Parts: sequence; C-alpha cells; structure tokens
Amino acid sequence: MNTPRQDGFRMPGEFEPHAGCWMLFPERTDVWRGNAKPAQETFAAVATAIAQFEPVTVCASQAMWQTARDLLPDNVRVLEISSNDAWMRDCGPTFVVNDAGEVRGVDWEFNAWGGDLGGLYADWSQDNLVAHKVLDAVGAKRYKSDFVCEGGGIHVDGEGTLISTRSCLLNKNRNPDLSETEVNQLLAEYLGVDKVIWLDVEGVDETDGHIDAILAFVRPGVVLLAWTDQTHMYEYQECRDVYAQLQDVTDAKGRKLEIIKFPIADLPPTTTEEVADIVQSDDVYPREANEPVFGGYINFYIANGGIVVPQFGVETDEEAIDILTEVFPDRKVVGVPGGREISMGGGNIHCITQQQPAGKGTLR
Ligand code: KQY
Repeated sequence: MNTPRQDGFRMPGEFEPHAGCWMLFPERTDVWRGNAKPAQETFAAVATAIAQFEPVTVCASQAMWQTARDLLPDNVRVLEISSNDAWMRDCGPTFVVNDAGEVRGVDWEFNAWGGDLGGLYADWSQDNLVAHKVLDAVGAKRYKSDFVCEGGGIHVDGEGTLISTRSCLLNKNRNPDLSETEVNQLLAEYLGVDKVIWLDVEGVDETDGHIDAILAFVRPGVVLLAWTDQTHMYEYQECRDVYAQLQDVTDAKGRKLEIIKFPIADLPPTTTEEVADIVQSDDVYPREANEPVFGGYINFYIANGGIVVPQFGVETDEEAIDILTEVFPDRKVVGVPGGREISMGGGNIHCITQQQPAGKGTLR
C-alpha cells in the first residue's frame, strides 16, 4: 500500500479551512470528578462554541449517547462511538488532503501515552479504534500506520514543517525500535512534511511533553509560544529553553520562525476537595491532590473564522484573548470558561478536538 505522500497527500495546517471538528464525550469517573458531570458540561460548552464556526460531531458511548444528546445543542451531531477516555486529538485520525481536495486520514497506533511504560490507563483498545470509526463515518480512505503517535504530539505549518518533541515521539514508551532518522522518514511519508524540527524538553508531564502544550502555529513562519515570567512556575525554565532552541532553527522553506510570547495562567494545584470523589482505580493514572494544573491557553482550537480558547477565571484570561485577537485578526476569539476542569484531566481544548479539513467531499 502506498503512503499518503506517495499518493500526493499532506497534512494541512489547522488554520486552513475545515469541514468540521470531532470530539469525544467524557465519562470516566476515575479520571473526571463529580461523576464526570462538570467535565461533560465543559466539553459541551466547547462543542457549542466551535459549532458557531463549523460543524461539530461529538462521539459518545452507548451508555452516554442520550446524556450527550441532552446536553448538546441541535446543531452538534452526536454519534455512538466508544472510547476509553475523551482525547480526540490523540486517538482520532490525522487528516490529510491532496491538491484535488480529496480528504483521507492516518490511523496511528495509539498506546495511551506510553503503553506498558507509563501509559495512563491499562486498556486503550477502544481508543485505538476511534480513528478507524471516524474515518468510516466520514467515508475517508484510511492509511493505517504502526507508528505510535498522537495528534497532540505534532504541529504542522501545512508547508512542509512539523514541530515535535523528542521526549514524546522518540520516547522508548512509544517507538522503541525506531531511530530519529526513521521517525523523520515516517512523518515525511504519512504527513507529507519535508522537515521535522525536534525540540528537547523535560517532558515530565503525563504526555511526555506534547507540543500542543508548548506552542502553536498562527500561520507558516509564525508561532505562539507559551510563556511565563513567573519564576515559581514550573514552565519558567522550559519556555526559555524552547525559545533558545527556536532561535536556531529554520522551517522547511528556510524561514526563521517569528515567535510571539503567549501567557500561561498561574493556577493553584489540585485541591483535596477537587479530587475527593474521583473513583480510585489501579487501572488508571491517579488524579491526586496537590498536582500541578496547566494554565494552557496555548491549547486553543483554530476553527473556520474563530478561535476557541480555555478560560481559567484569572487575570491572564483577558491577555490571552487580546493576543489571539491581534494575531488572528480575521477570526472571532471565543473564551470558554471551565478550562481548569479539562486541565485536571490532563489537557485542554486542543487535546479534546480534531479538525477535519475541508475537501471536495462532505461529512457523511
Ligand atoms: O495534549 C494532549 N493532546 C492531550 C493530553 C491527554 C492527557 C490524558 N490524560
């Protein structure tokens, strides 16, 4: 079977036109507090915000379909697709397009961010079927890859450049038998990229350093970089290290990257009350008190004509919206409250969404 590149396909930038957005519906009571209700309400608010810009499909299990349907507005489609948790960015397909406007999808191997070496839950079998089910629902041709990859671990500019972190994709818990050169080749073949910019970060978070918690492309040649000047914050040193590395790189077109500093909310760690009713289970990464909560505005979603960004109820909320309004002048910036709720599950709006690029076909 050919690879997407051999067939003339490439992964477009998130800022290119979309056919729609895919999400999952949270239900795990050993990940999400309050019987997953607050998370369900926040996911519904995210879906509602995105739906003002483009069609949204939320996938829910058989047990949750009615709950999701009742919570979501009529303009959001609810499909019955099971999953082990709710991170469509990571277990969903990565869509690719060709010059004729055909849309296809890559179905990566998914191992819950580390498989037997630090994976976040013991059974990821349903997550690993999500990409296939979504591609079937869309009617898009599927490229299956054995490469372990997550959508949150890659950002592309649509013009040949991909940015990722060594701590994630090159981690022994993802692809132990592949060298960096082999991974470069796989990314080139499956996503049509010409250059991979590898960043070195500590990667001590539960995703081993996903790039979508660090930076985001505004357009080719320009990135927003999550940044803080607060010395007590965990990200203080890391954002400086990344900034230094980005000074030295050029993209696939030979451009130096313009870097725009973008705030990180300074949030208190999880409290005893917040985690009190999370069901304890040996099968899942424990959600405990006193754990850091990432204030990741950088984990925003780019929609057709819109930007959907988490809000944390702190003073940097406004600064994040102002910067996004300035750098995306043709898009309406919408803040969604409840960012802390998603962050406590380990990600944010970018992590729970996956864009389907516009093509000549439509959603089935
Ligand atoms: O960064 C992301 N794309 C998702 C993070 C998922 C964490 C699972 N608990």
